[in-house]
Amino acid sequence: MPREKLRELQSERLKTTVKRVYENVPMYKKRFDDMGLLPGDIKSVDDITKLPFTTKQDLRDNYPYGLFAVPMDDVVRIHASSGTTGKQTVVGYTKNDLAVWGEVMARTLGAGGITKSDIGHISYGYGLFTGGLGGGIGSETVGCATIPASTGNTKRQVTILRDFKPTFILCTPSYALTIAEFLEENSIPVSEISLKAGFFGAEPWTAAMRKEIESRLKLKAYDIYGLSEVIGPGVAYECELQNGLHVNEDHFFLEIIDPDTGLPVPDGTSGEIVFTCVTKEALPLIRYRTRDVGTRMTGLCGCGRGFVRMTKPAGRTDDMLIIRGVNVFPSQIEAVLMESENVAPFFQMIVDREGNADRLTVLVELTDENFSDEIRGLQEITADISESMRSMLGISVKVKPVPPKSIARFEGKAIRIIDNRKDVIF
Ligand code: DLL
Repeated sequence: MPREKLRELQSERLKTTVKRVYENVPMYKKRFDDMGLLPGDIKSVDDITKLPFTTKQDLRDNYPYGLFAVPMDDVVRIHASSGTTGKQTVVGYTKNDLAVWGEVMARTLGAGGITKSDIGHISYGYGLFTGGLGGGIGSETVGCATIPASTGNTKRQVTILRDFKPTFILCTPSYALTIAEFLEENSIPVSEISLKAGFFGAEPWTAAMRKEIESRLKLKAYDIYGLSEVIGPGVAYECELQNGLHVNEDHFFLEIIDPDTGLPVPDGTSGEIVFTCVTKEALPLIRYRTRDVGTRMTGLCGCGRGFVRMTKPAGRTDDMLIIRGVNVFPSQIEAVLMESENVAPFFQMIVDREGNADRLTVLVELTDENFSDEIRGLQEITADISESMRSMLGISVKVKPVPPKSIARFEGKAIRIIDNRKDVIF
């Protein structure tokens, strides 16, 4: 579709969505009214900057269904993403939203050469996380035989890969390397599996990691980006040129803003990624601030697609960590430590990449009483804290006790996170 036609379509869809949220979502009605804005003031996407932003906090404040723009009768699916203490971000889909999800995911797979003759192995988690069912709906929309393998049990995954002969896989990039490692450790030649393409995302990964996955699994590795609030995987995807991610702009309107001023930045400049869902029915978020950092690339892609490209998300503007695909906030760690009488409320999170997997170590500061305690006592304390963290976050965390007062104190914002993976992210 020519760019001008696309812009017309986006404008029409935006106007419909703005009207829908004004009429059906009390938060948006109040925000528009407070700003003296009427739906009719939005005449095209050129007016988008007149609209208010939506943040993750808005989703939390309206937990669980307060931002839904349709009655629950019309909602057919709920997903949620892990968030800070207890409150997850809840998202909903109508039948039509699921059809759109299938379509944008089908485009994603199609751009990687997938056709209905292929067999898909989906190793993202099936459940509240959008990865599994999102991958599945895309694969089925293309018409592929789809294997909902979900996560874990690498031995079983490899048996499926060898016996069922899927031709493409969806999983996190780090899990792709775990599979490669399993094959190597068990002397299984890669020729026994038939993967030609992999669609990897849900966490940041590097160009170096792409090369490694491609050479060890003998497939072409595509980046796939998305977030539950917008739809899940399938918001943006790579084509065969693997040079930036095409945004499914007819459904998700992209803006890049300066996170401090909220003003748009020029193309080619990095900033916070903002999306407006122009076709979503159940949860049409307006100018949703993703906290992901990216750049809108200039010029169109050599592949011939008209959709604009964004760079691989380079990180986040907030302090959310993604460890093995799971979102972790420092406030969650803090919440666990506050429950323990044995440690001071000072901590630091260190993230490393050990082999292919992210590893989170939490340095916890002992109290004076415990510091002089026997080793056995210390082991019990750290085991207790590790267990609480595991049950809150769903991933294992290494807890390392350190002497009292050894963690730096800050007068302004505390630096809680040392992310040693950062230097490998481009
Ligand atoms: O991670 C959806 C997804 C599933 C995307 C499978 C791709 C594949 P959430 O759990 O809501 O949804 O987490 C969204 O993950 O804001 C980014 O910070 C990060 N993220 C997702 N894809 C990528 C990527 C899913 N390709 C958050 N590169 C987003 C870097 C990514 N970060």
